[in-house]
Amino acid sequence: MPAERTFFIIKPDAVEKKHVGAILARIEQEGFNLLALKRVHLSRKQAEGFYAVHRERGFFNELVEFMTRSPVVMGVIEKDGAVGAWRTLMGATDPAKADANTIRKLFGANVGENATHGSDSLDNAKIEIGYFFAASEVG
Ligand code: 3AN
Repeated sequence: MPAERTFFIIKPDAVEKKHVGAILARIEQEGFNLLALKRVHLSRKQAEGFYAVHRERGFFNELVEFMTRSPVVMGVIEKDGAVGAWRTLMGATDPAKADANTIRKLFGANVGENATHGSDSLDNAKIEIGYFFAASEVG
């Protein structure tokens, strides 16, 4: 499998509960290389732009409110098959349905407050990395 880069966010719920260290440790234990990292309190405009594909969904406003309520930690990670590997490590969107020992099972509360985000395709990973990081900040 080729080396890929994907984009992750440790969401406000997990930052508030001080799970950042545990999640970053897990990322390293699972063999990802950390290429970029920052803490950001997202503006409404940033969150709406990032989640624009979900604009018509009933939970859009709730999602934007949640993602802007306190800081997030975001970064870029690299590994063979990183996009799929990170989504497997996160687990299902709904923590109640996530496999044992996944990040969302361990640290997520519900389908909205589910601890982490991960890009769902290589194309979206490139778009999401570019949304938040300059090329000079990655790698
Ligand atoms: P994933 O993040 O697993 O790819 P998506 O793309 O279906 O899941 O949803 C994007 C984000 O929207 C999720 N991470 C979750 O935080 C939020 N979300 C999804 N479904 C709901 C829902 N029913 N109520 C509130 N928030 C939701």
